[in-house]
Amino acid sequence: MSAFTGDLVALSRMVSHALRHEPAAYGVTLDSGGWVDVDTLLAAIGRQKGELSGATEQQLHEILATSEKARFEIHDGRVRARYGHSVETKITHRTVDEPPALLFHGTARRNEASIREQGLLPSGRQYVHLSGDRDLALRVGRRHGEAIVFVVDTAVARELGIRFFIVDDDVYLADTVPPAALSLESAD
Ligand code: HQG
Repeated sequence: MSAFTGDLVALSRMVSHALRHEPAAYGVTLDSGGWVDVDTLLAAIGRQKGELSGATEQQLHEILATSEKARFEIHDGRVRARYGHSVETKITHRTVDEPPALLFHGTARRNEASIREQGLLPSGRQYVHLSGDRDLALRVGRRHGEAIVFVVDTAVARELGIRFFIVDDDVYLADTVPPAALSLESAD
């Protein structure tokens, strides 16, 4: 049994931050697939924040078992973020040839005019994040303020050359989504 008694939410946040955004700030390097050795990452986090030292792969499994979202995946002693990256090296994801007819993107009402004009842009991340689950998209939008939900017509987008990538049914990715493939649904 591991003796780790630290806060799993705090650990999860640091793991996501390191794997998605700033591995160098922790002194770790991601490979081209976004993977890093679990022990190397956890030791680096423990050096940054003493309360989180002593964590092992077991704590990462606990985080996955108790979180609503699977933010990272573990394989053969390595871990990577499943989505959300902003690191410079672009992470490749599984292409999906036939995405659901409709995908959803929740955002703040203040972004509406700009999105209608420019379409969905990845902003600070590598990809635009979409969901097959409309209510989940609404919750994502609420993180930014009063929420609205854009509906993506994936057939229209594909005709315009947009490719979709799948993480799971909750999270789909695209480089951009043009305005012609978007319509606004009113939030409830
Ligand atoms: C907006 C979380 C103006 C976009 C979530 C969003 C997700 C534009 C913001 C994942 C725009 C970027 C990603 C345009 C896009 N004009 N605003 N043309 N195009 N935007 O946080 O999708 O909990 O980078 O609408 O659940 O909110 O961290 O992206 O409001 O899955 O695991 O630019 O992160 O997952 O915001 O969230 P974000 P997101 P975790």
